[in-house]
Amino acid sequence: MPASSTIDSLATAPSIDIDPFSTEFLDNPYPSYALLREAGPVVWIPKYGIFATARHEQVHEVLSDHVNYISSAGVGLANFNMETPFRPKSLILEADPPDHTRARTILARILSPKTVMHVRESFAKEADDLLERLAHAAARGEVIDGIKQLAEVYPLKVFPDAVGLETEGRENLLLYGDMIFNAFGPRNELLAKAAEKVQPVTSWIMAHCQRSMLRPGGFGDQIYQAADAGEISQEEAPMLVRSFLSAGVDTTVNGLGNALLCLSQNPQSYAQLHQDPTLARAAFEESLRLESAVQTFFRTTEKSVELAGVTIPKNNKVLAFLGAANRDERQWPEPERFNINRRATGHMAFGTGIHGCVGQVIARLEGELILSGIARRFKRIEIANPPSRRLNNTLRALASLPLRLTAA
Ligand code: OVV
Repeated sequence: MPASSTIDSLATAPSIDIDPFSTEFLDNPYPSYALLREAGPVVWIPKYGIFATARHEQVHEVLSDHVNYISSAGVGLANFNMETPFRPKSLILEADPPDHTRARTILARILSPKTVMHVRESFAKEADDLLERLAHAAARGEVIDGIKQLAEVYPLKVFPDAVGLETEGRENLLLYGDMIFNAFGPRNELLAKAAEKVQPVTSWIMAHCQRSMLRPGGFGDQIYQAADAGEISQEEAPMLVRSFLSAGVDTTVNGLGNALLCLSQNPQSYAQLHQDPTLARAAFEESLRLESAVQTFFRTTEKSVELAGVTIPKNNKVLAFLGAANRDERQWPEPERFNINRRATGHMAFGTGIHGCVGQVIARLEGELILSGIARRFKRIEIANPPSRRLNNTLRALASLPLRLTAA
């Protein structure tokens, strides 16, 4: 065998001249996703000097391999081996085993299926109360903003209630979410805009991570109980509460908002859901696939690794396009079609592997309760005026979604 054969068998990643954090890209990323998937299993994006993958198989491979693709150097564009993180690192998101494992074990216990059993009744009552109020407004002929009056309201009520936060000042959670999800991208206009108000927002968040601010028995206090038991230190406890406050609101707000968009754009699917509200979980899952709230995460190579025949050198950033993997025609038949009858599980909207969303049972609970509640109450859900987007470096987000809701 000639000495060059190993080299010959290795592909080079095609270089794609694209900015995945530009206004044009973020406004409608899907044509660019198709281009990225077509270009190859792994691409090189010169604008940022990063490797990227938009295909399901490789996104799955990267996220499943936490040994070669680490998180402790950050899961955004910034490489923490080269630059200081903009905030102290998350103990779970921006960590590798064994540190990650300690944090993960605690959060997984707090956010377990058993917990869902306990909170289900109160989450269901809040969904019912909110939808009841919106039904009254709709009956008076009002147009309902599916984002401002529903998708933002519900998670901002039930999740902080469960964490044990006071009511006052909760709007800070949305501002903080917008900021940190922008901060996973480059230092562009979007981040600058979100970071303008960062100081008071961060102060509010950190103050509310203190035990004295958290209702005894809530998710937040349960982290302090784990510290009492010696599983983590007392100094680590507020940092883990910060993870709840970072990842628990803006994600579900946009998961719900995007689901409302999918249903209002697909009247036949909505008619089917209205007929059979037990399809709510399937409908939520399919909207997560088609319009993933979290579109991207990065990893960093721990050593030189081979991905689909491409050698990625050590300490390189790899961008995983979750939202593109979820529309990969190699994985899904008719990937661009919203179809609540398909098996959408296996999508990458919650990631996968050891960093797969630890709160996904809560997210799914919120999705199920809101979608089934809407399905039972309304015969039709229609777009009354064009929706507007809230562009974010990581999140697929709407600013407004004017809806006409017709009572059943
Ligand atoms: C999944 C996620 C998103 C944002 C922040 C965090 C986690 C965190 O742990 O702070």
